[in-house]
Amino acid sequence: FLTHLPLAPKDPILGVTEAFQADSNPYKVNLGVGVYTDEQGKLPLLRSVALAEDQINTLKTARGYLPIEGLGRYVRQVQTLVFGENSPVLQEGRLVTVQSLGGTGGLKLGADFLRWFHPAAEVWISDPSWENHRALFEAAGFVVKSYPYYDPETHGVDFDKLIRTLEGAPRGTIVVLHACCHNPSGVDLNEAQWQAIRAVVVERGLIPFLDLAYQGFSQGTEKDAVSVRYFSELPIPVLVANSFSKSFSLYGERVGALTLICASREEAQRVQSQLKRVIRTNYSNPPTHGASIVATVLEDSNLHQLWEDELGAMRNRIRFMRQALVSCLKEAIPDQDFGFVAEQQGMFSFSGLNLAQVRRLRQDFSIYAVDSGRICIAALNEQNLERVVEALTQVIRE
Ligand code: PLP
Ligand code: TYF
Repeated sequence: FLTHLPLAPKDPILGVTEAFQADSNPYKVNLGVGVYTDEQGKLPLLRSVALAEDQINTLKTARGYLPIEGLGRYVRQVQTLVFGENSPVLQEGRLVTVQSLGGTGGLKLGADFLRWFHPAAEVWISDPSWENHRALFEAAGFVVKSYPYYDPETHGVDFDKLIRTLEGAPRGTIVVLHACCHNPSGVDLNEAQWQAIRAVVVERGLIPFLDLAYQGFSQGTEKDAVSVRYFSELPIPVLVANSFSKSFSLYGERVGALTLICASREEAQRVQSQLKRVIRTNYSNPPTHGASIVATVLEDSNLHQLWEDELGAMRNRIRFMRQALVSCLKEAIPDQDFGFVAEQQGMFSFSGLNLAQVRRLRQDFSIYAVDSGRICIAALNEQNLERVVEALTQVIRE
């Protein structure tokens, strides 16, 4: 049965990394994948993480199976960080949180759960969105459609169109929303816009599924969770997938979670029992190491503060590189305004480069962007900025 098996297409983003790795140019720059690198261009190991690992190592704990839903200490910390210490839904016992294999794993558990118990719904994602959203929900069996989001003319959100489209969504539609740091555009919703979406969600009986992959990369851990907090005030089911890949620089440990907001403690118990069934039939139970690092950091007030400081430094460095990029481009191409790049949030920028320009950047300069024109600002540093600006100037000028 494998004789005529077709070759699968590459992931559009991870495929860029493969091409980058095969390039022998010593001055190559990977602005494709969403990974934070420091001013030396290296993937950081956070000090808070290293200190937590030291603590864990001295304990020399044996590695039994974790409960199906994950490490209890970790689950409690996720709930506090995402929903806030004084969250009513937390205090009322209405949250069900399960540890997941990164944010992707949280989305997939949510998708499978919804497919089992809400099978007729459509899933609506933003246009554009993270490439894996569509693939993941389709793989779970859903029909995936999109709602308008980014407007290349204004470099902003086409909010009127977004709201009008959501108002026409069939009841029960699952709406995937980027909680902050929209991937790929870097353009976020403001508080008034979140409130308006919330009103439509209630009126139309939609099911919000928030993807929180970049908590702490826009304004800080508390402010970046405001969209989650808004939705948690509603008397409707809400799903939240969150990830620590970026915020703890723990990409390879696969640490994330899925949380469902339920109507009551009793409903939460039923939901948890079914989510455990989804997990059991997929991978039985999650791995220990990443979750114990995150729990150890968040439980300890000193380590917690150190982590917040390190996350703040990542956030500020990205902002600094945005401003540096804008001012260099202003000098190089004075007749074009790139000010919008400094307004965007998180790791990414929709640069406005077209496919031909992206290809030329790659072929002539060994600078790798995603075909959509998305560039990762978190991969810029003071050593590669000049080269990147020179190359951008040449491809934009032609
Ligand atoms: N959701 C979005 C919007 C992302 O950009 C990412 C990035 O990787 C993820 C989810 C998945 O995160 P993880 O690597 O933790 O699976
Ligand atoms: O958008 C990005 O670059 C990150 C990393 O299948 C990523 O979210 C990209 C593609 C993918 C998984 C992770």
